[in-house]
Amino acid sequence: MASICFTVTSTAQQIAENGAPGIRLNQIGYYPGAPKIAVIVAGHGTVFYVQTPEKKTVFTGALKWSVKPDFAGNKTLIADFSSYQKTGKYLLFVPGVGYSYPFEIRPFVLKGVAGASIKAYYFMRASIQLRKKYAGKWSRAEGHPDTSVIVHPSAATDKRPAGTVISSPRGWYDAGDYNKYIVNSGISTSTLLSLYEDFPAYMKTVKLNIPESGNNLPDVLNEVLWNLRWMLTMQDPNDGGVYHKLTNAAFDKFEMPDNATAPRYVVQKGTAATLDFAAVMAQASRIFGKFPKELPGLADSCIKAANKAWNWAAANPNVAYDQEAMNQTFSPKITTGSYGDRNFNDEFIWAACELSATTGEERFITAINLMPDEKMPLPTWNQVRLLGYYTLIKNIRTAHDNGLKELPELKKRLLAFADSLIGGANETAYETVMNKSARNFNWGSNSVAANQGVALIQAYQLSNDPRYLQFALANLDYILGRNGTGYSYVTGYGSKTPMHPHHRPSSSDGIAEPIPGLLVGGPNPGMQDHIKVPSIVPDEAYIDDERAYAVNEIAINWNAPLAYLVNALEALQSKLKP
Ligand SMILES: [Ca+2]
Ligand SMILES: [Ca+2]
Repeated sequence: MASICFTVTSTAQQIAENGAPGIRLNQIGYYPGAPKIAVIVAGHGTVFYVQTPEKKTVFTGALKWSVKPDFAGNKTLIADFSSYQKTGKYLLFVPGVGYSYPFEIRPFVLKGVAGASIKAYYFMRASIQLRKKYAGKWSRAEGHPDTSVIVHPSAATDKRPAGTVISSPRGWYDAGDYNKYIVNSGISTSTLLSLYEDFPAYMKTVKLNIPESGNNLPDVLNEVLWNLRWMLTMQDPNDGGVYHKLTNAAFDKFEMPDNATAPRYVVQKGTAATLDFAAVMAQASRIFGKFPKELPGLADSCIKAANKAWNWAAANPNVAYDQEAMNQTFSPKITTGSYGDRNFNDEFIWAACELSATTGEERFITAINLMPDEKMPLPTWNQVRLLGYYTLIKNIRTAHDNGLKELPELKKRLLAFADSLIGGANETAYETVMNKSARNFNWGSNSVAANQGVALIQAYQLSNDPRYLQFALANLDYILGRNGTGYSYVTGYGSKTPMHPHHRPSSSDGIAEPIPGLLVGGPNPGMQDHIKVPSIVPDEAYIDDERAYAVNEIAINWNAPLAYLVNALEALQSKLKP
């Protein structure tokens, strides 16, 4: 797949004609056998038409009022054309409201955005030139070789005193900035590994046009390796502890990565980074162990690194990364993203689950409190417990072999959690799980929508209940335009997409279109960046402004659940019911 091919089809003129702001739908399209919903927020109308681009009507339907109002207090009108299943290009027409953006109905309709959501990581690579052959018009010079990285005084040990120079190349830039953070890399890398682990046959068909394409590895694993090999360098070989991040002292200005040449440091080791590293390395060992010819020795290196990290964390179970406290003692002061976390119970759970699933050894799980309470918190960079549960549940063979007594309860809780997500979703103004609660609209809200979708896919895999798939797809529709702003929040995919993400290369490269396949943070009324959003209604609190990092930044931990969700749905599309 040439992921640099846009599906953007609207010229300015077409947008004037098509793309009535009151019609909100998935701006890319629908699978023939799947649910097809559009939402009309203009507040009037009784009938809608599905039409060809030549304005020939192929389907007529009645609009129905949403059961509940949106967050602004207004009911919406729902257009359900699920029963229309014929492949083609279409518009939705609502008299008095107008024509929608164009969309398609066909199998594999989301393959382009699915590939692009992973290809986005190639564009985030440090330490490599992006050649035109792979990057198209977004080709650029190599940034941040990271072969001479300074051990910061906060990370000094006898064997690696402050000022020691280490080599720590590769990896993905984290977000809008050029730093590399283990905590956020951990959840992102694991989510992409899980995508392969859960859908290996489908993921072998996903071609990304990256430099490694054509070797015997699936491209998603080729891309993961770019970051995994960096992560391995972040472990101190002397004691097994893992540095929290590789960073400048302060954020770079908005410039291309090859112009950003400030000194780079590895900083203090911490329990969260070390356990996240252990979890990812254990999972990577399980997956790359299936490719011994292509990657001789890698699986062994990964599980050794994971064990060593686990041992460090067991001996140092409560070392927080407290940047403010660190800056009172050491210089230079470090002011980049802190990713600080004070509760490591969930990191212990995740690492224990991955280590147990890979090694078959129960001791990791007996060393921890696997279910400290009834909660099933949605994964975020500082709360990773559910990632461990997902792994235990799907690696049932290992768990059964060990007679893991908690497994039936974990399965029950996952399905109960999925039921709690979908309960009442049909009554919301957009008929999605995401629109059930204003609390979903925090910093990085689009990753909440994506991670809800991932949880529902996990529940589907466990139960084969198609309702979970249906609502996973509805949340993807949310991300692609069926929402309170009418944006498709993935750069380059849809008719109305973000043009000004908070992302240094997209801002500095002189190319009008942002780098494609990136999921922006999305609606968040918090305005932590002090950029005024046009509305503080939770699902409308968004602005396409480069300065607005609280709604319009991009990040590897947001793209990963999008990549999982959209690729999983491509793999499972034939299981969807209208
Ligand atoms: Ca935590
Ligand atoms: Ca640009």
